[in-house]
Amino acid sequence: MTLEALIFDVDGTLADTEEFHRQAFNAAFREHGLDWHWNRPAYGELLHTTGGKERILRYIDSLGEPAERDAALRAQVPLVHRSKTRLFGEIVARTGKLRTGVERLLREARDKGLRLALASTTTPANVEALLNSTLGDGALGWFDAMVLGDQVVNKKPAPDVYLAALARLGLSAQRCVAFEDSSHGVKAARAAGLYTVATPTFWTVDQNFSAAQLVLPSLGDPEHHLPDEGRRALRVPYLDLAELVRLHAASLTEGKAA
Ligand code: XBP
Ligand code: MG
Repeated sequence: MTLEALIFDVDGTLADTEEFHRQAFNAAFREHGLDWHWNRPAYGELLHTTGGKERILRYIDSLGEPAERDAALRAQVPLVHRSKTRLFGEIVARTGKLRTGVERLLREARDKGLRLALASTTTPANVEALLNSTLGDGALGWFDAMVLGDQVVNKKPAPDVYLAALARLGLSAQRCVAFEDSSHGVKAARAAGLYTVATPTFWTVDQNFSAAQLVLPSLGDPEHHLPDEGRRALRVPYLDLAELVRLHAASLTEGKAA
């Protein structure tokens, strides 16, 4: 079966954005008079909860506040998260940068007539801010399907976001490849039956990626060849579309993508 679409996760995969999310969360807490501060180790732990609102709620759980204070804090979460999303957009508008090889592979896929989709836990406004600041206005139009944030009830590692993306594309899992940065994301994509490429980041590098068919430090580029130890499965020094098509086809033949 020919490869017809690439489905990308956003945070950590398209761009290494979690540090900007962390800064936006902390700025939103200050704006709302909350004396919370998520340092990097704490945020690394909190990232096991997908979804920014869910992450704040989990943090509130951990505080063990008296019932009345707990309820008041929970009631504030939608407003705090809305501020955080605004602040994230401001940060990314200044500093947004796609990961190595992402724009190249997106363009290769478009040039060859493959379709593109996004499957992310993140809030839609974050995607607009990131794509506009990196690929320019109109980049949202590159994607035939974008399933984001609260559009699915069960967030990653549940497969819902990928199943919804496949449904919107009208394609079977066997005709697509997923790109992820976290073990939650790989689990979600694999549960949807997708051949999955994992490109971990600083935040996720210690997670379990055994379910992914291909694990790379990044997609690499003609100017940024992948280190030998990081690209054992590749016949080329970075992941280009031709190599991805070859690996995807081989996985179907071997029955591994099922
Ligand atoms: C990563 C997430 C998101 C972001 C924060 O999404 O879990 O929650 O960390 O964004 P993905 P929000 O890797 O699926 O792109 O605050 O908008 O949730
Ligand atoms: Mg991610």
